[in-house]
Amino acid sequence: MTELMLKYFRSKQQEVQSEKVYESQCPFCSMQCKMQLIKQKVVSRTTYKTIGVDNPTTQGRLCVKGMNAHQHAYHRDRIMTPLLKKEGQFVPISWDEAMEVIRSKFSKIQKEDGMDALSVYGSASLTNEEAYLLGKLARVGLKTKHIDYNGRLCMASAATGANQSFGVDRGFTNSLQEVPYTRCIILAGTNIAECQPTIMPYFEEAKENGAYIIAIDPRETATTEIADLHLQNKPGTDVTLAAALLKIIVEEKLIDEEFLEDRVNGFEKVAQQLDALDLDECADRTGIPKKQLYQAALTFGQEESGMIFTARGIEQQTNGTMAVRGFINLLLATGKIGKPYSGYGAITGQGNGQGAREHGQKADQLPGYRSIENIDDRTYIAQVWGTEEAKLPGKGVSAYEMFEEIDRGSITAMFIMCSNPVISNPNAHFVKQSLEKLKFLVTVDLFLSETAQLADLVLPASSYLEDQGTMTNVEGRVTLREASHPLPGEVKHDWEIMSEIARVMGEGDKFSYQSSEDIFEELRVATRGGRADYYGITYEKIRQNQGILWPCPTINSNGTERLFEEKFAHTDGKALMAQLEIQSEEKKVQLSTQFPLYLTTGRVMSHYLTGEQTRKSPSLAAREIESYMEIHPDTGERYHLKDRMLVRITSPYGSIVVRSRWSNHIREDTIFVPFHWGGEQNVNRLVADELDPLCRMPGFKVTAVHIEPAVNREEILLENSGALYQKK
Ligand SMILES: Nc1nc2c(c(=O)[nH]1)N[C@H]1C(S)=C(S)[C@@H](COP(=O)(O)OP(=O)(O)OC[C@H]3O[C@@H](n4cnc5c(=O)[nH]c(N)nc54)[C@H](O)[C@@H]3O)O[C@H]1N2
Ligand SMILES: Nc1nc2c(c(=O)[nH]1)N[C@H]1C(S)=C(S)[C@@H](COP(=O)(O)OP(=O)(O)OC[C@H]3O[C@@H](n4cnc5c(=O)[nH]c(N)nc54)[C@H](O)[C@@H]3O)O[C@H]1N2
Ligand code: SF4
Ligand SMILES: [Mo]
Repeated sequence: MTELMLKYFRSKQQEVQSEKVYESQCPFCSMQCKMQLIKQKVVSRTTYKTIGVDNPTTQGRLCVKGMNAHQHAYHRDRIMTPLLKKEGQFVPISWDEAMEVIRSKFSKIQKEDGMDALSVYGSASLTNEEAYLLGKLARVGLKTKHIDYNGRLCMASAATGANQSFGVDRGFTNSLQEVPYTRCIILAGTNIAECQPTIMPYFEEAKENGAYIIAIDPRETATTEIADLHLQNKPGTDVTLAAALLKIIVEEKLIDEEFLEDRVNGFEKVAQQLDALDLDECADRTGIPKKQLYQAALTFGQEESGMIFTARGIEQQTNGTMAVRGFINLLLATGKIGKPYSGYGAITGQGNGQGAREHGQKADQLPGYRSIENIDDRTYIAQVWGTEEAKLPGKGVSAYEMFEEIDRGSITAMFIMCSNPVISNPNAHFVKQSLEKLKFLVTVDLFLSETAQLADLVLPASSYLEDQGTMTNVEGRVTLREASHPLPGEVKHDWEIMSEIARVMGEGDKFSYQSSEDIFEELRVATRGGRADYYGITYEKIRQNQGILWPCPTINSNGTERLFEEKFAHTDGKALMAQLEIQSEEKKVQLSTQFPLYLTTGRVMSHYLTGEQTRKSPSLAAREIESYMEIHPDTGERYHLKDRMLVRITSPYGSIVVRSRWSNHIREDTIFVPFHWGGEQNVNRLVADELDPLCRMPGFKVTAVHIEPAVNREEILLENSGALYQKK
């Protein structure tokens, strides 16, 4: 072959033989980045490329997870048919058989153990339509009071805190467009750089414009790097920290008296409480020098505008609601809310972390943020659902408490849709044991997750590529994710599965939907007049406007950018400042000689939640192939450890083995372990079962633990002393 021919041949080989472009939206975090998946055929090879698509929230940006999301959706381990466990093995069955199994098992349990023996466990990764339908399925289709969801482990403190302080909870009170123009930003317990990477440019722009950024986190992270001041506090001390900042603001007369007078209740009582607070004690308890407390409080108080963002660092605590309210107190006292460039944001976690907490998946909630204990709300929703108020069940218990009910024997069957509680719940050993006690467990998933493996019946659900529906993003913007692929194998949409179940349980006439849009049309009416009012939103309007910020109460409305400009959502129009329980914080998690270190848990950039999806993606898995323990080298040496060595971590609840990772970026009294792995690396085997009394959030962010080398302790001690080396 001549040189010329060879060249010609090679260029031909590289030519793309076919290209298909799919419009999609990332299945992972609350940014809900819009993207295109491009499938190219080059000779015999198929390659995929993902690129960002412009939209008001993420402006075409993507992070590494979004770029590789298709890898799990296309993965060969996707479940393609219903699977029934027979003698310990899963065998494929038809949908007809699967539905017959559900009908007979559910009916038998209802008859033998009562209606409330059935339970439903949902997810904030479901679309609004599916989250709404799951609430309806539980109350109308299965007639049980027991439904709750994974958002209880995620957004519960933020939701309860905002509802109590403002009267309504839309994560962000302002749209992201305002962030670049604010003068001071507090980032409390959030690692946006790894968890919502495409939000970062808003904050970087603010910094370029001169904003002063304060980060509060026991670790130095890619997020704290952009801060002017990093308060590296002891885990679990954020209520005290927020109270100390408020005390300084009040003492230094940086409060907005007019705002407090006109728009806020409760300030006098809080001020009285602050009198008794000793700043030296606060400095001691939080581990933050008084000088830094002053620096933070004075800057925030003096700047003309300011915003506070909180996330799971302060919220996943057994006093998480108080922590949220503590930071909101700072905004109310300084009048930094309801005006341009000032406001609050609870940085939502899951793709539909916002919407899925509004439409009835919670034990005490009906759609549109209505209450299941309010007679008017019940009557309204019963009418939308074509049933009677008296027939709607009452309030159930929270996510983790359902496992306690199983243990007590009052719940005997569970239907889990889109969640993996064996890895994500606290006290994981107990959760697994509870699930094993059930008479009947059904999971609906993409994969045979660690939870699905315990199930009697597993149903295959559609992925983000196949399923259409709306997702309410971090800003409170309702977006529409279009389906881009047909259903593979025997897979069904979550909403189809729910409708089928309602049918076999004799309530099919109330679940006769043809599309997700049909369900949305009902959701619009169900939320009408509620606190989260979607009535004015339609699929068409979302398409035209690239998303709508709720509340959107009328067809003529285009949604609401900034909340609380004139009034708050409490009946008297005022916000409510919170009295903080500071004393209890000290006793929350105490170190001892037996358990001398704080363990905190969280995330890494390349993995998502229980890792069920991202561990399946070769490009993402390669970035972090196993769990690890971040530890300060000085602490490591004190415990006879080395970098990259297997370590056993023990708490009163269990023990796990992970590899150590030396880091100067963490406090010496604290270790950090991500929660994206199961089995021996499941960090939730260590986390206690205590819950926030107000919102039932577990304390994922602080556990007292003990650490030791996992293998050959004697040999390591010898090696550390040099003796082993000499022997060789
Ligand atoms: N890459 C990635 N992104 C994600 C997710 C994921 O799994 N992976 N999950 C999504 C979901 S569902 C959620 S909820 C969000 C979570 O988003 P974040 O809340 O930002 O994530 P975390 O890593 O859980 O915790 C944030 C920070 O809190 C700090 N922290 C720990 N203890 C304390 C404490 O006591 N006080 C304070 N002030 N800070 C503390 C941790 O060191 C950590 O840096 O991320 C979403 N985005
Ligand atoms: N220690 C510790 N524990 C934590 C946290 C922490 O910070 N520390 N964070 C908590 C937080 S914030 C959260 S949000 C929870 C999350 O906890 P989980 O909800 O348990 O986590 P996921 O990994 O999202 O589980 C989703 C499951 O649904 C499947 N799935 C994905 N898409 C679909 C779909 O469209 N339909 C169906 N039917 N299935 C689908 C996935 O394969 C996966 O098995 O974990 C909590 N647990
Ligand atoms: S994980 Fe979040 S930031 Fe990353 S691409 Fe997906 S939605 Fe966007
Ligand atoms: Mo979350």
